[in-house]
Amino acid sequence: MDAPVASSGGGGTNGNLDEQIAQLVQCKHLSEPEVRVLCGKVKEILMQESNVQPVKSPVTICGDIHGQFHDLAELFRIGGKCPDTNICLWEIMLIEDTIQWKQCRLLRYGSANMWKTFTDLFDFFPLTALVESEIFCLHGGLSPSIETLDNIRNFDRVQEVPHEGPMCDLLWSDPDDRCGWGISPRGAGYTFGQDISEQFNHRNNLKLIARAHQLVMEGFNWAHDQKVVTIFSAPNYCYRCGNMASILEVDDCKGHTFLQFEPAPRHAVTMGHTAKEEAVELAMLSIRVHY
Ligand SMILES: [Mn+2]
Repeated sequence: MDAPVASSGGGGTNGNLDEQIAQLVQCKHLSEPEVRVLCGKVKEILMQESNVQPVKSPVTICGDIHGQFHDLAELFRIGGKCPDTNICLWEIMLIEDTIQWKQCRLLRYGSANMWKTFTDLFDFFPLTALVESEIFCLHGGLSPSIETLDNIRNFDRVQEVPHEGPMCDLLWSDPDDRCGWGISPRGAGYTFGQDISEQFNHRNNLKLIARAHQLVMEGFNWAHDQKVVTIFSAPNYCYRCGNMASILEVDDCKGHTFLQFEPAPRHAVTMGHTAKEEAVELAMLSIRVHY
């Protein structure tokens, strides 16, 4: 993820990237041909990346955003924009966000073509990331079928996420207060206890598992004696949960800072939001929490 799309060479609409970003920030969608070209370029980059993509600090780790576009813009405002800020974990969140994307793309483009373009691209996203060899980042959690990071590196990830098995578990498992492995109430993945997290971290020389996927009211939540942290980056999830969002900044010295934020103001004119959604607008706020 070190390579921004703009540096992937080769003419076309590439020179327009800054303009395209500016256009998107104003909530004006790109044309279908533009989206197809961009997705093709992103795919070229993703194909080079590992299932356990190594990432250097400084980096910002994010959780689920659930298609809340204004809050994504707010996240960039608070956390810094790419490529000035290295941002990790978008890809993994977006896999789950495909349902919202489908609805969104149908609305914006009038057909499912764009939805297919994006979901085809999502198949190439790395499954996990590894920050400075010590923070293991993923969407869900651990798997009874995975003992080492090398196990993950050997998967063929370019496929629909299976309904069971190690790749499924990485996406859907959750930490739990009970020890050992448990049946997940989600019907996919497992629950895993502190003993499992400690074994996995020890075996792989990890300090922390940073994962997402669960709504946590403060935007982040420690588990397993700070061996695992849940990061959730969709404030006021579904415009009604009243939760804070957060992102985790890892600095040059591997120090950690959580940035919490509330929902961004929404602009009904540009996004066609309903009055009801407008009513949930809250003042922008960011709070730095150090530990
Ligand atoms: Mn999720």
